[in-house]
Amino acid sequence: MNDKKLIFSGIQPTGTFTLGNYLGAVRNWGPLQDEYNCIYCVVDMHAITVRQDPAKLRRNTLDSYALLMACGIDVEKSILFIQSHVKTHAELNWILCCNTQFGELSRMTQFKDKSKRHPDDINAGLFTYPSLMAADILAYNADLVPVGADQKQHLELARNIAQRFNQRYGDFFTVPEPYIPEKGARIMSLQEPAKKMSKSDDNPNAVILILDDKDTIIRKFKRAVTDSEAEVVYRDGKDGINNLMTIYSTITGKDYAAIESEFAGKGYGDFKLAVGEAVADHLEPVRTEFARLSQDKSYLKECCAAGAEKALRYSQRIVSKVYHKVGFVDKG
Ligand code: AQP
Repeated sequence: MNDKKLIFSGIQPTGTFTLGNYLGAVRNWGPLQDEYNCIYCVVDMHAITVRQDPAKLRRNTLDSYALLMACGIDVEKSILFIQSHVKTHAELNWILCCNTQFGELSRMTQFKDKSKRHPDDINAGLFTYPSLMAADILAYNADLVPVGADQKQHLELARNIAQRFNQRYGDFFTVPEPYIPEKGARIMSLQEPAKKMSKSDDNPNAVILILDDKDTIIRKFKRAVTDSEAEVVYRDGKDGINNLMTIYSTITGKDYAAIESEFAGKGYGDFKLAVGEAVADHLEPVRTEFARLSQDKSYLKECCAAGAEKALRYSQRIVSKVYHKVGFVDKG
């Protein structure tokens, strides 16, 4: 590789991403490819921390891979792979688990939230999820990790793990920096705008999926919860409108002042329709490209294999050095 900085990021294989995943993370991955060396992955190993239907997980993983390509990840420019295809992630995870404290994992809000949502399956993998995420990043000594705001706490923990390892065994890991977009880092639910938009939301109207068709997208925006006023302005206490303005601004590039004057004297109905149309039109090429790519399973599998091979070659060198550093006997 050259001396450009290295970016790493991953996404869970839900088959289709939410508008939150897209605006907070994936949409920004493509434009980074020219400036940085980029490594992106579909994190199927993270996915099994909650119970999955195996056949569906397999299908969703390949669909997520195709969707990343449809969102602009170019497999000639970036390394794009499926996490479970690259064994170094699991290997490094174990070392990092042994350098992660019970107390710090217990403080993770995602663990607390997901334990509440799945009280019958609070498994060890759910608890140690952040160590595996640290392994994903540190296996490549990534400099930057583009994520939405909700992943900041996990990334902070990855930094702590890297620093602790460096103190114990001598400087080795790059301490990764978060790369959080100015706008779109926290897209909220359309039905409960104080809560982040999340693919596991029980209410389908709360979430825009990027493969939703135009009518569905517009219908969900029309039903978005706002407030009892009628003024399209960005102001404290107007969570629903603020969220729609953020979405519209991120998609169209217009700032809040321009949006306020565009909708001055118009009602929320006009505004919601405009947001819905802008989002649906923006996502149209993604949907078309996904439909094309997902037909060609053998091409996708070739890309996955090539990506995994490159990722393994890159991370193997790093993980072998980690094995040596912690005192494992070299294989020779
Ligand atoms: N609402 C959001 N706004 C902005 N960014 C978001 N991300 C997630 N939700 C929002 C970012 O998307 C990337 C991939 O996320 P993930 O697949 O690792 O899962 P997640 O963060 O757990 O997303 P969900 O939708 O909320 O899943 P569940 O329902 O399983 O908890 C990350 O960079 C994330 O920050």
